[in-house]
Amino acid sequence: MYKVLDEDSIKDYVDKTREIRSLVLQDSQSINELDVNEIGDGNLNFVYILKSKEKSIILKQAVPYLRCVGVEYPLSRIRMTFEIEALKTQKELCPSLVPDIFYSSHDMSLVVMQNLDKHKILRTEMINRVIFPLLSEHISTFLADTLFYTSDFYMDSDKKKEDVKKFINVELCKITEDFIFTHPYEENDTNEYNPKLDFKHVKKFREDTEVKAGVLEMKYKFMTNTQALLHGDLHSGSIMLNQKETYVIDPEFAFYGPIGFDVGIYLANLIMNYFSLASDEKEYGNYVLGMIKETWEKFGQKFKNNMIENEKQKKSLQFDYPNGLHDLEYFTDKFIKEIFEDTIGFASCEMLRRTVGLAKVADIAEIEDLERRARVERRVLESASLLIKSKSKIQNIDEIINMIKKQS
Ligand code: SR1
Ligand code: MG
Repeated sequence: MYKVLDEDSIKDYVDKTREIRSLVLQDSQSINELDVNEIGDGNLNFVYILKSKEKSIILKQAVPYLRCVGVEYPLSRIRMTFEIEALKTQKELCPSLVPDIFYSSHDMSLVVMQNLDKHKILRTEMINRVIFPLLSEHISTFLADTLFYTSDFYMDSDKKKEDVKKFINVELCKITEDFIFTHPYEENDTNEYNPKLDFKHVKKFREDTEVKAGVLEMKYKFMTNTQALLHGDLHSGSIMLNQKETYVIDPEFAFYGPIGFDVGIYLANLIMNYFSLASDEKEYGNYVLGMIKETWEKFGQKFKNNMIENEKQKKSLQFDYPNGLHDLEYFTDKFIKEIFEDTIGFASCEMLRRTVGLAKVADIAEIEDLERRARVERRVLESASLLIKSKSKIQNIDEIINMIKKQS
């Protein structure tokens, strides 16, 4: 039976749950030898680190409300079921990029997993200007493999449809529909503004028909396009890493949606970090721009490679290609171009909402000088507006990088 755990009651629960107890304690050890600390800083759930002298694990539990707002925003804990199922799928597809899952309980809405104590959150590391030479290689693999192998290009038609049904994640999709695609473009109590950001910059994009049409187009795609199983919230707070390893965590927003959503959210968070840099941080800036280019290009190459390799073993969409692989390559290039346009659209929505909506990015929101923060925010709003309006005309990632550079 479900019960909300806290630092005190968790010991009792662990003591009674053999599968978890045996992960951290030997039979001879008392439960009092277990240290429990709540370390969650996300918007939704509670995360505990359970530590004995020799071992440590993470226990994450969903509570029946949205943590960052409080009990007055009810949210059913079924989101943990989506997280557990997505973690399992992603672990199978990308074993080295997803933490080990040791135990899960749908009844208790919790998952017990590997403690990534030698890894840090990417966002915090980017705020501290740390460089990770392997990150783009790892994330492009995560994107290409999770998104290709859960798409109709790879899955059998009946299994894919079963999976779409299994991952109908009504409540968390609604959060995205509201907080990414709706509230930031209207007067809404949940929006939050830097008092030093001149409101004319907010009015400017809100009153721009082309921007609004672009956002509406992306919202509709988000709601209707079931291309692949998405992570659903792939910002830099959903990645833990060190110089050798990268782990993608927190897929509670997982559902079957448009491929460009995951790619766009990730790239938008890199772009926002770039805009947050001071003028004397050129070297780090070039590194971030390099990551944007490398991630997109490697994602495209790997996705295409998956398509070709899969074709050699099994026909994609069961077609015959009279001209052999040439036809498939031609189609794949066109398909990736469409994903590119979606990526730009979704990245723009993420940039707009992180500036005026409820959920901010620490890279910008923690800039103490509010005047400087406002200058950064203005550039984010200007770039996002320009990107969403010109997404169908942008030919390659270098054009985006040049646009971003011009804004800084
Ligand atoms: C209202 S919840 C705000 C945000 O937190 C999550 O990480 C998602 O990004 C969501 O939009
Ligand atoms: Mg999260």
